[in-house]
Amino acid sequence: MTKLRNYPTKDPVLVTCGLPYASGQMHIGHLRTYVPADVFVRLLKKMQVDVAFVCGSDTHGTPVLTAAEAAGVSPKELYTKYHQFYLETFPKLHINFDNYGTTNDPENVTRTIQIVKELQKNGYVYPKDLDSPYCDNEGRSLPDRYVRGECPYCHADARGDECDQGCGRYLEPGEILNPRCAICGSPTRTVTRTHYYFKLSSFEEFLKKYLNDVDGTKIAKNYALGWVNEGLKDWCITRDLDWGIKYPGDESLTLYVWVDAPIHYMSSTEQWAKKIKKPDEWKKFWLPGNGRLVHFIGQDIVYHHCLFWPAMLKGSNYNLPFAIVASGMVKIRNHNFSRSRGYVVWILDDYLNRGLDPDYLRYYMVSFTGHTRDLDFSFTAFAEKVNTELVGTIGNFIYRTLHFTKNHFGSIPKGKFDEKLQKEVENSIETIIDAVNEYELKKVSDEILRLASVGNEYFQANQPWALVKEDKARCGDVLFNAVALVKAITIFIDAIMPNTAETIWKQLGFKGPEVHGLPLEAALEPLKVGTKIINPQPVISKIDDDLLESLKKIIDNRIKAAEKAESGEEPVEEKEMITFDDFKKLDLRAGKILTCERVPKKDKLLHLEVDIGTEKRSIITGLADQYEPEELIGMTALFLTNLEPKKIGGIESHGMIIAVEKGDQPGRWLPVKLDDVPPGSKAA
Ligand code: B3M
Ligand code: ZN
Repeated sequence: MTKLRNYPTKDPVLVTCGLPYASGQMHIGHLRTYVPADVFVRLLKKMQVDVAFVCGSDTHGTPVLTAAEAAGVSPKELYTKYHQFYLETFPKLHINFDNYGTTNDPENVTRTIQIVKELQKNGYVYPKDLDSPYCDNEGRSLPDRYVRGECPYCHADARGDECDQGCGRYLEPGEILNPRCAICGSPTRTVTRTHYYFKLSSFEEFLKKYLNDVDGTKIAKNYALGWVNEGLKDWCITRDLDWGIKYPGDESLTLYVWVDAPIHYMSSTEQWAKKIKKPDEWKKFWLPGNGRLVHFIGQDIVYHHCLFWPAMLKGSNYNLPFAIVASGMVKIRNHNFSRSRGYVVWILDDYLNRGLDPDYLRYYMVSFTGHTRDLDFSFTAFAEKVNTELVGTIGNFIYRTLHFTKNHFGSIPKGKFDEKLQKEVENSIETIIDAVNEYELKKVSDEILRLASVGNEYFQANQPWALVKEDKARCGDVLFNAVALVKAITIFIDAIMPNTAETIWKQLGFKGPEVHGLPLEAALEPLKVGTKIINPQPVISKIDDDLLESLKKIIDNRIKAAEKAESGEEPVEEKEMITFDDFKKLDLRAGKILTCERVPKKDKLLHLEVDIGTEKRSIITGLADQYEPEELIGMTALFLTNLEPKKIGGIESHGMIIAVEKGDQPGRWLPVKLDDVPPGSKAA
């Protein structure tokens, strides 16, 4: 019996990826959804489906706000910097969105307000008093990530809107037990004010049916059905914050970030439609009809995408997601990825800037394990995959075939496509189409690997190196077939390793980028006899042993430091090597502390006025728990004076005092005191 397949389809398909918070650098954890989604899109194109691919930066909410506060900049400055970073980094990984906007773009603000007003009009929003935590010490209310406490479901330590270290559930404001302020750690007091709620509970029956029918991965569907069956709480969609989109109807409140974030899937499509000068084109996906919305997300945001989002779309009369594809998470040595806790592998510093090929990482991400399983990242496993599968099997087959053909024939010799091999390629196409239908892209890389093994066996069994002396025509036929397999592999691998595919395509005598436009079926046509083979070179190279060792060491040290920090021990930081030129950039000078005062309401901070020889500087230090201001006044100490200025505790700080932590008294910091030197004296 042939299975009914959803793809290929004549209907237009919009693929989206969960929006990264524009609050920090990209790490390998991000790639678990972006790479498979990009591969999926490239394969749909090879199945001649009309597809668009959009994403954008998530700029609102407490993740961006807390990061901006920590960096001493405005949320807008922070998100602009990281948005730019994402915009530049995705293409470096060959992840090519048709549009990449931000949730703070005017299109998103307008669309969000339109949707919320529509929900209000349809009777799905109501006001209700909410008791929420407030910190007297900080003088502010504490939404979402500003509060920590105990998860009411699994009792793990959790943050305000998500049980991030336990059961992973979404938490409603006010639900967390024993709340404490995430900034200063003190217990909170409750304040009551009116907030606005979305009637999620009234969508229970709708969601049950919808989730039964929705396509995608089982983890998305089954988790979500489980929550619906437990009964849904109404959803508080406003927050007591300044940063974000104002709630239409009460401008003193801001919409919860999870209202406007998914709406950017729609507004990013609108931006794309404008860009291609077909301003109505977004409607074919978003207005009820045949358009198919396919969301690729991480498993941690299933609740938001399977419950909030379809209910919001239903309540405002838009099209519903056709599929929700949730990936497993990336771990490192069995820890969940976490930038803040130090369990992280960076895309730039740890990978691209070391000269590693993005295509290899794409292959590893897709092929290492099934889409819905967790992936425990390791450079050792990565290198092994590259060295054995990519170099040893795929690269080896391609190179030996092209090299041998070039050496003995110069161009594609005469031959006839062997029926068995042709059948193998047909099977590969079917398997790849199945993989797309199952959202299981590991099947694609497995199939390519299998086809390359078939190729290697064919080459080995036919011994062209012996045939070339005994029967050149027969040898030509074998190579004709081997090159036909190389062509098929190139077309298939293009979806996963587009740059590598271009390089092979050039060796086959074509313009490299043309390979991206070829449909899967093109793999069934062998190359024309007489086509010249151009300068064959190995297209994939082994991971250098020394580089691998140094990467392993860096990650080892990072994880050890994070584990130590977590167990309460001070981390022993192993810092990266810097060049002499880097060192020369530091302007270290003697500075005389002229005045020193405590910073009101900040227990740790002292505000210094420092004479650095050429001028007086305002500098904040964190030494208030160790020194009385009088102890520092008059002291000459070592300062770093060309550190970029930053607001700390609301005061500009331009420079930093250099202090040493006493080895036998952790937590005890001593300024580097300089006797008898005039202010401004330089250190080197
Ligand atoms: N910005 C990132 C996350 O929680 C969040 C996704 C929004 S998707 C609409 O993974
Ligand atoms: Zn929990």
